[in-house]
Amino acid sequence: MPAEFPYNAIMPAQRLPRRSSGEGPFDLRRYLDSRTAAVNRALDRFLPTAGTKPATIHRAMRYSLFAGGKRLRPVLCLAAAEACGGAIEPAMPLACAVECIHTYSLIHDDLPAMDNDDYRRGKLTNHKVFGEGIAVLAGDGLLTQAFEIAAQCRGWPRYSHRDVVRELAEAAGSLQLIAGQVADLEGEGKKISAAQLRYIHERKTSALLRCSVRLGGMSANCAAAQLDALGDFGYHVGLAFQIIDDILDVTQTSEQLGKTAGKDVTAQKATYPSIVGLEKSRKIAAELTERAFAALEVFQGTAVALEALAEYLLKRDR
Ligand code: GRG
Repeated sequence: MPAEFPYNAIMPAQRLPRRSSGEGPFDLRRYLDSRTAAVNRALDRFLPTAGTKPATIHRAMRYSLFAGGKRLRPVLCLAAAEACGGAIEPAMPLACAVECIHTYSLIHDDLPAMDNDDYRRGKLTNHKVFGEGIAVLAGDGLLTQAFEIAAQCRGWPRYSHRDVVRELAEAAGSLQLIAGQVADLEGEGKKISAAQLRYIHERKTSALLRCSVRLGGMSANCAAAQLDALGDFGYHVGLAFQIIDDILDVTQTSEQLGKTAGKDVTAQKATYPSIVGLEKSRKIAAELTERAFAALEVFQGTAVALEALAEYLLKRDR
């Protein structure tokens, strides 16, 4: 392991007791099902119908958006709102905006000019069905749609529309999501340092997860300390999420993942498993998740859903 390996500095945070709402154990499956269904209904309402002219682009946008994604980012957004005492309804435009940005990034990432993938979310990729030109435009359409949807939020005493738009634009822009993708592309086939790998993970994955929970907090007009805590939580969950994603890429089948497994090795991408091995990677992901739990302390037990989601993301198998 390189001497500068960034997570060497991270000591395992003390394991926190799983907090309960006082109403018995938290039922994550039920929570995920209900929130995912609510997000799907809202996305369906926010998007132009498949028949809206020009129908090809709206069919293509909807094809990837409703292809069976896990909806982790929007559910995290709603859970963050609830942790701050808010409701899911005011958070919903922001949750849907994040999912549109995420889906756009997947469509573009799958293009021949980038990762060149045939399967995503268990289905043929967008360009395989609609052709490359329409797939580029479907991604563009979803990215733009995200801001139109976000603009439908109310605005709150502590957070204006301007704050919301800036939060989304920064996470999706050329210093974060796009920067991560650029570094990822440029790192292919090269031996990159652990610090460079962390740079990629922070931007390609963590930035949008962090943005999701912060937007949820904003929709509840949360206090500054809560917003900071949510950012800290999202950052660490995002890093853990990417390490688990890299582990799954080498341990699961394409059928299990709904996308081509083993892509990182084929594309000669540096990953945690390739640098430190599977066991150490799992340990680092667990430590990062502990850091995420620690960030939730400020909520004093109201963030049970966020806590359960972080644990679920660590233990997921797809
Ligand atoms: C094209 C600007 C641009 C960015 C692409 C998102 C991305 C950057 C690349 C996709 C590949 C990748 C490994 C991204 C990191 C984030 C990640 C693990 C995405 C997959 O997220 P899931 O598992 O996907 O939540 P679903 O399909 O369930 O929504």
